[in-house]
Amino acid sequence: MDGRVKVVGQVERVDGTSLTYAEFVDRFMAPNRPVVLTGLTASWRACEDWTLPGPGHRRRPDLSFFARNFPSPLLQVADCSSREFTDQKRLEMSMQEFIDRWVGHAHGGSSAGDRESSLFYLKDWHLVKEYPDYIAYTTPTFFVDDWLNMYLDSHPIHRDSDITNHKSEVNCSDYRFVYMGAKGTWTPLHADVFRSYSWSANVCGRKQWLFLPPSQSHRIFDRYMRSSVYNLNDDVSEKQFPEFNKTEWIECIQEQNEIIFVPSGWYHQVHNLEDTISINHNWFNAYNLHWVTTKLQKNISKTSEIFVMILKGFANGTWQQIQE
Ligand SMILES: O=C(O)CCC(=O)C(=O)O
Repeated sequence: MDGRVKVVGQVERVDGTSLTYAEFVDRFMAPNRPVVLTGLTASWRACEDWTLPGPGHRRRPDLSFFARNFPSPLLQVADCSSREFTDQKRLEMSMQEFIDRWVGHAHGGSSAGDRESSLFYLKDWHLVKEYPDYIAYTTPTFFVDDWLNMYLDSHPIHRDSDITNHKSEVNCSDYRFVYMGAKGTWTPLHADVFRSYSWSANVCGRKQWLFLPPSQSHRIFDRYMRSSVYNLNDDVSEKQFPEFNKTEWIECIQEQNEIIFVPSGWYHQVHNLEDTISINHNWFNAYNLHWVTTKLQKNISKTSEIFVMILKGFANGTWQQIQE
């Protein structure tokens, strides 16, 4: 991101090996503040298996390891250069196809059009559910009190094989993901699903995070609180988002083997500054349950409002508004 936003601070960095769980709760989880934790990935198989030596002490993705060992046929891949409603357009492709496009992009693409448009980012890949026998990492103690994934592990959403297929089973199965993307891939401004917490560990690579504290969330919305800013790198229209120029952001450059704790309700935008692989969980527990229940209640009210709008025959000319 190129300095269009006002950065007023950096996320604190703490040695995770000397932090107790009680300290993590008191300093970060209960007060809902971000932190970067170091030193917690040393024994992860992912760090060894998924990477190759890069420049200096850095590691780089070993893409051929993924092609050989995880031949997933249907992955959800975001096209970072095209927007669909409030997110990036998603495509489905196999692991091999994703890797071929990544390698093709690194070599300049086959045409000028390719070079511009082919920044594909593998997101929300359910590695743990797809390959349960492969133990890539262990969840750090700070994040194990996880009611969301614990519930989903014991209550599969789909039980009746007649009405489901493999794809929907995996998509709804859990909130444990792997993200993989070349330098330049990115995630638009958002707050996490259900206003859950997330943690994200860089197996290799480097990410830039920009965070907005929840007390300022209203400033990225339009005056009707309907649509929000999509990309901090765009020229954000003052007319559409009149409060945006008052926002003050907290930045983090997250390095290889560092884990970031993303608190509930903090809007954030993320850019991969190098070819990056990360592991990411969303979760909630007693400390953020109030965020989650409030968000779900709001979603229920909003959904009922939309049904009423449709029933009143508002569809004509306001379809875009309804979808947003
Ligand atoms: O790494 C990314 O691109 C996005 C991750 C993210 O938004 C999150 O962990 O909440």
